[in-house]
Amino acid sequence: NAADEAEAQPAGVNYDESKVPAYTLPDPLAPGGGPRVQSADEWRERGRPATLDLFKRFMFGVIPEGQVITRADLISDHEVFDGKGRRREYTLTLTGPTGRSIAVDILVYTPVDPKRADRSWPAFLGLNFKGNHAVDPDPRIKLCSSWLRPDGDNVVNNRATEKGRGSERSRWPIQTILGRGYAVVTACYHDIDPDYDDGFENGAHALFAEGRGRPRDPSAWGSIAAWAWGLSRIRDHLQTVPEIDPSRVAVMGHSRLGKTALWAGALDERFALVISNESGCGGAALSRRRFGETLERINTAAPHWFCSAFHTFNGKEDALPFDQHQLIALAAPRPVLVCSASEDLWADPKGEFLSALNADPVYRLLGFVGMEAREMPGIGEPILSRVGYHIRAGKHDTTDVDWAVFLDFADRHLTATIRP
Ligand code: GTR
Repeated sequence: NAADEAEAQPAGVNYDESKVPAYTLPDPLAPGGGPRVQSADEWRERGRPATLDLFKRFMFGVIPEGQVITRADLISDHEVFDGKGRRREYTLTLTGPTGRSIAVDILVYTPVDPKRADRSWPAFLGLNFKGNHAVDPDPRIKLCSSWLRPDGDNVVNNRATEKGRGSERSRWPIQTILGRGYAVVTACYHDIDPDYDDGFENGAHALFAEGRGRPRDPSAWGSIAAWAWGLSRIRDHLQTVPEIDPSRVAVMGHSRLGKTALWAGALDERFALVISNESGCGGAALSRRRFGETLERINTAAPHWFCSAFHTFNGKEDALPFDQHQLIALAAPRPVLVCSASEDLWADPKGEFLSALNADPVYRLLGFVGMEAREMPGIGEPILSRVGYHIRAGKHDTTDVDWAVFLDFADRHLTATIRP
């Protein structure tokens, strides 16, 4: 399938820094080439909305209006990790204006402090690729019931099997995270919108009276916008979980789900902190560099991820009215951490660093130091300024090394001043 081919990193892709074309980045303080924003107030009133509008119209697409009703059912509640944690599973049933529904199963892990049962914790919220049952091998976790991508014996006819339990556990060191004083919340992204090109018939798109049978607007939302919207619906629910402090929820994600975390953080300012792990093209990496994955490649391999207006920039990166540093700037002044891996050239580590660096002027205008470094740091030398950056040795993945940096970054920016 096309998205898997993209993962194979085809020939003909530029991995040579000397062949990166000359380019000029749009000024993040002059979105759309308009007059330069001069003050923090003006950024809020004009700069941020104008930037958001560009990304909606030309990249991720516009999320439709219309009331969605959420019902939350608690489906399990267990003590885990020798009493050091508690895990609850909920099914969120989201019903849209069309009357159609989707069911999103969420796992909520919270630390247990025997001395203070009333304590509320900061949390990491991120979507997973292979189902909640893949995140943790505990056989009591509900097997994902959504369409899944092929994955050996773990998935048969696009449905989860018992064999897939724990298959993604190396990406979710839950015990370590709880031990550091953070809750973990996750759901499978396919529950929100199955990741294949179905003409927007199923998933979150079906909740709204758009698309089906009718020509779609070039700015109609794609799947990344749907996943980001789903993260906000999960965030709504966290408001009702007493052990979680809703003012300290970090949104994070890996790869396509890192692109999703950046967009969710841009749209929904309730997310206190944003983490992109190896999000690459369409995420943290600058499009104009055309290093590794390009717009043409991503829009061909995954035509449903972005709105169709974005496809018109294939091979025309310089015509884009923005670049990805402005996606990072949409989080300002909230902390954002951008992480890369040295062998993940497909995601263009340098382009990811340059995005973080070039978001800095917006942070400075708002009165904060964004990116402290001026040069890309070496492998294993995390920069933990308000806009942070880290490059780990190795391949495209989320590992314990990445989590150690996420946790240090969160300690510095999410809990330092508020932790009791
Ligand atoms: C690939 C895509 C990347 C990245 C990756 C992933 O197909 O080319 O941009 O998103 O998938 O999500 O693992």
